[in-house]
Amino acid sequence: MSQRTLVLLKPDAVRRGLVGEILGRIERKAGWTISALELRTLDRATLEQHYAEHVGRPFYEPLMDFMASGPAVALVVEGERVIEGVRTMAGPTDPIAAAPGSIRGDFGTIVRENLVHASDSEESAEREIKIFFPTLA
Ligand code: YYY
Ligand code: MG
Repeated sequence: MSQRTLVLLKPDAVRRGLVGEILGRIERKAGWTISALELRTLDRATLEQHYAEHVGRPFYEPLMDFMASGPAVALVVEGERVIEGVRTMAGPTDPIAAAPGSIRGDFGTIVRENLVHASDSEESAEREIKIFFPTLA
């Protein structure tokens, strides 16, 4: 089942020089391809759309500030079961609970600075791809 998903390498990943490491893991997964990729500092309007489900949560404002704190890398990845696959690769939200071998488990300690975002369903993926790559068919 070929799918596509929206992945963000968050500002901590870019600041720490982990872009190549993380992209390499995605690239090496059999049959997955990166079909869009851009480095950009995310603005408030984009982040409000992206994190609409979390408005009002206590972590929302600090999360928005963090996500706008420096350049991030946005990409679309296509391939076999890629939505679940990138979520598995990322590991759970809390990097301390994430298993070694996962991106968050290998590189993170702080929930907010957990290195990557990955769409959590087909509906989220289509919604999020439109936010970051509106010209992509
Ligand atoms: O999908 P995922 O990124 O794993 O977690 P979400 O529950 O959607 O939360 C989005 C984002 O918010 C999370 O990656 C870090 C941040 N966050 C936080 O800073 N503190 C929390 N208690 C929960 C989430
Ligand atoms: Mg989420």
